[in-house]
Amino acid sequence: MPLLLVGNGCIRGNASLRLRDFVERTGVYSLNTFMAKGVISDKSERHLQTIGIKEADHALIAMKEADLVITVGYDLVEYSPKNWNKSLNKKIIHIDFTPAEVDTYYPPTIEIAADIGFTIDAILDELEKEEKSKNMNIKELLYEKEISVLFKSIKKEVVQRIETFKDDDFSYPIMPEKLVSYARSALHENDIVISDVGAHKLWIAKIYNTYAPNTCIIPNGFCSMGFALPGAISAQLARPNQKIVCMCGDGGFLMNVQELETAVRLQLPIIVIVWCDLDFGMISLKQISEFGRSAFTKFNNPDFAKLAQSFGAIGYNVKSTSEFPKILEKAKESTSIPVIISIDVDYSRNRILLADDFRG
Ligand SMILES: Cc1ncc(C[n+]2csc(CCOP(=O)(O)OP(=O)(O)O)c2C)c(N)n1
Repeated sequence: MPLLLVGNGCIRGNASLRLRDFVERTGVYSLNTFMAKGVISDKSERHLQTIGIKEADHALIAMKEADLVITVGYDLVEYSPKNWNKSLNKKIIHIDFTPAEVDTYYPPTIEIAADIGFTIDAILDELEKEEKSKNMNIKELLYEKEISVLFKSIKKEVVQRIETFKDDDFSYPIMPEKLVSYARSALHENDIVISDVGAHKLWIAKIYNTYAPNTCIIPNGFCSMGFALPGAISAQLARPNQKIVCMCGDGGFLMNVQELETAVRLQLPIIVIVWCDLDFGMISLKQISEFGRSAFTKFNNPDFAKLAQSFGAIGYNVKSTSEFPKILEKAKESTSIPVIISIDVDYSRNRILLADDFRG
C-alpha cells in the first residue's frame, strides 16, 4: 500500500515531468505538500491532492492506510512527519537531492540522495526489466481491492469539497470556495497564482486546482506576510506572457502595499485580489480554537480602489458575488497597469480549516 508524497524539491529540481511518468507507469497514488502543487496534476484520478493542514486534510485517511511512503523532493519543514507517522509504523523511501534530515518521525528505510530525475529514470528502467523477466505488471500488483475503493472515495470527497458553493452566486461576503473557484475558471492552466500568508493561503492550498508545476506558489515553513505582492512582481517579470494573480489577506497586503509603486513603474499587469475581513483572520481563528475568543486582531481598511488609483493602478471594490467574475474579466484585459480587487470574504467558513468533518 504505497503512497507517494511529493515535495517542492521536484519543482526546484525540474523533475516534475519525470515524476508524472513514474506515477503513470506504476499507478501509485500520490499526494503533494503546499509547495508542490501542480507537480502531479489535480486532474489525475490517482492524485489525492494537497495535504498540510493536519485535521483538515481529508487525504490523511489515505496516509493512515499506507504502509510505505515514498517521499520525493520532500523537505520536513513543508509538513511535519509527526502528522503522518506518529506511531512510526511506516516504511519510508526518501528520494531527494540531499540526504534526509534527522527526525524522530522520519527514519527512512531507504535513502536515495541524487538527482531526482535520474533516480526516477533508473527506477523505471529496473522496473521494466523486472516486469519483463517475471512477466508481470506492477499496476496490477499494487493495492488490495479495498484500498483502491477507499482511495477512490477519498479522491471523490476531495473533489466534492472543492466544489462546495460552486453554484452559490448570491451570498455575500463571498464564500472562500466560490472565490477560489471563480479565480480558477478565469485563469489558464499555465497562469500563476501567488498566495500570501494567512487563512486565505490555507484555502488556496486546499482548493485551488493546479495542473502544472510552478503555477500555484505558496510560501510555507517560515512564511512571511507581505510576500505575495513582490512575489507577483518578480513572477510577472520572469513570465511576461502569463497572467499573474496575487492573493492576499487585507493584513498582509497592507504590510507591503508600497510595492504597488514598483508594479506601476514597471508597468506590470498583475492582478491583486485582497481577501477582506478586517481581521488577521488566521490569528483570530487560532485564538478562537485555543481560547474561545479572539483579541487584538481587528483593524480597519482603507478604500482599496482609491488606494490603488492613488498609486496609478486600477482599483475595484467588489460589492456582490455575481459581479466578481465580471471584474476579473475586466482585470485580465489590462496589459500594462496593475489591478487591485478587494472583496469581502465570509471567514466564518474558516472553521472548516480546523476539522475535516465539518460540512455546514
Ligand atoms: C511578517 C509576519 N508577521 C506576522 C505573521 C504571523 N501571521 C501569520 S498569518 C497572520 C494573519 C494574516 O492576516 P491577513 O493577511 O489579513 O490574512 P487572513 O488570515 O485574514 O486571510 C499573521 C499575523 C507572519 N506570518 N508574518
